[in-house]
Amino acid sequence: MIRKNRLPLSGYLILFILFVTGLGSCKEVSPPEPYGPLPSERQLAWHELEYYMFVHFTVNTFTDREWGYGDESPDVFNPSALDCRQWARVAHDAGMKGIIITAKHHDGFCLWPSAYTDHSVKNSPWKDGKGDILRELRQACDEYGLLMGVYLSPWDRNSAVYGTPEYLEYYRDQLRELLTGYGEIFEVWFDGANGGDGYYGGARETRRIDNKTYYDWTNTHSIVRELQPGAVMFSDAGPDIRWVGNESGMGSLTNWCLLDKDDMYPGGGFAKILGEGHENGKYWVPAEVDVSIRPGWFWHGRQDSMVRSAENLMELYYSSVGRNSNLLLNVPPDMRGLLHESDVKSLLKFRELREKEFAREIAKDKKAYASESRGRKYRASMVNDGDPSSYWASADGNTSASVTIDLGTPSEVNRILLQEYIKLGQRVQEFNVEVFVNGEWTHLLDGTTIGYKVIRKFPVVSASKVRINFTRAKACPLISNIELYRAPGE
Ligand code: FUL
Repeated sequence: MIRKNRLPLSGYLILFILFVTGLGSCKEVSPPEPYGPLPSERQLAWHELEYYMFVHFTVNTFTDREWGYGDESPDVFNPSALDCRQWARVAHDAGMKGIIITAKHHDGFCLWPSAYTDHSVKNSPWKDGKGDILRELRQACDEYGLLMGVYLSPWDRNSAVYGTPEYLEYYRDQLRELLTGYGEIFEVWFDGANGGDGYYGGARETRRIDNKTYYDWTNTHSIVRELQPGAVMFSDAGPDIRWVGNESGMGSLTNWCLLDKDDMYPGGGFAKILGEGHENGKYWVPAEVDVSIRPGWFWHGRQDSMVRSAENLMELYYSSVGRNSNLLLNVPPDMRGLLHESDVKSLLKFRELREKEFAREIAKDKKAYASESRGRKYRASMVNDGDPSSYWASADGNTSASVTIDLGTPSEVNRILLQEYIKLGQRVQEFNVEVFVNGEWTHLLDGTTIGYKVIRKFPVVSASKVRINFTRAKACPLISNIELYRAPGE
């Protein structure tokens, strides 16, 4: 007799479950559609930098001014011990990712031996006119694994042709020198200060330009795109990165990475708009917070005692990186051409503080569940798996949902860090956080936008669960990361 191989009933049940969940998971893999403007690859890479150094250095360092008039003799530029390796070492040790240097500030003096002007290091006593700070900085950045960026002031109070069309050629020639002679540039900084009085080749007069039209930015931008396709361009109006609207280190709590930049231009007086960006802006143009470690942008001996403390820098970190912005911290070299001891001390202490602040993360790999998920691939545990490329998502059209981190036992917590999966757009408009304490949910804080990253502080609370309610979003929220910390103190 032939015996038929028959599955026991439980086998059919297992097959049935596999079939059904298999069907389910096929459905689950459909990823969310992108929503609104998206960041470019170069912008995504820029977001991840978070913190880098600004270096303001020119004749002003030696004349004790903030804005050189343009008539300074190159003779005054004579650092006694200039060492770009010290700058880079400090930046590296401070945890920064790059250095942006004022290759030319408003005074027109060039830190590299430009072929287009005599007003540069080549006519200074420093290294008998044979020096090139850009070249030295390039080497130092390479040695310490840092990125390098350039600031080239559009306003030039030295140039005789400033204000005429000829100046644009001069400006672009200089830009080409910087973009072709010094390796890879990660950011090009276009300042908004424009026009006014100056030396202008001896004319000593006031020259006003129309910010909107004079610089013909579109054609300047295309030079950068052509010569350094990986570089982001900064200005009041982008095109890639925008000014945050103040120089005091304050990012905005509501901060959209979006901007309607078509009618905007550098120096256009848009400070108010720049903090928040435009909720429904047409372009991805995230904010960068530029701020100095001292009252001035340039070094002044009398300000050696006015350097921001490590604690103050920590506050800056929360109001910039903690508010969906990058932090560009200016540290001006002194007359020796070195970062001053006080600045170095603060920077290194700030790094220590930061490491201590974020040393105790308690959410990683804890149980996470959501009010709903798009599917397995987008389940709640994607927010605390340590993988920035995975994310939790709700179903399409569902713009209000929550994620809970179950800490297991009551645990002290006083910081929360949230990140959206911005590759598919910035979505969250409102959220709040609740904590489960003594068997009850209690409201902890409210927030608006998230974007690349938001870090919020709150007084220590002992909670067994933390719930983040995404209450309003432009499209289903996509959250790639949730971290909870117990920072020292209190
Ligand atoms: C401003 C300039 O006028 C300051 O001197 C400084 O360079 C700052 C970063 O930007 O517009």
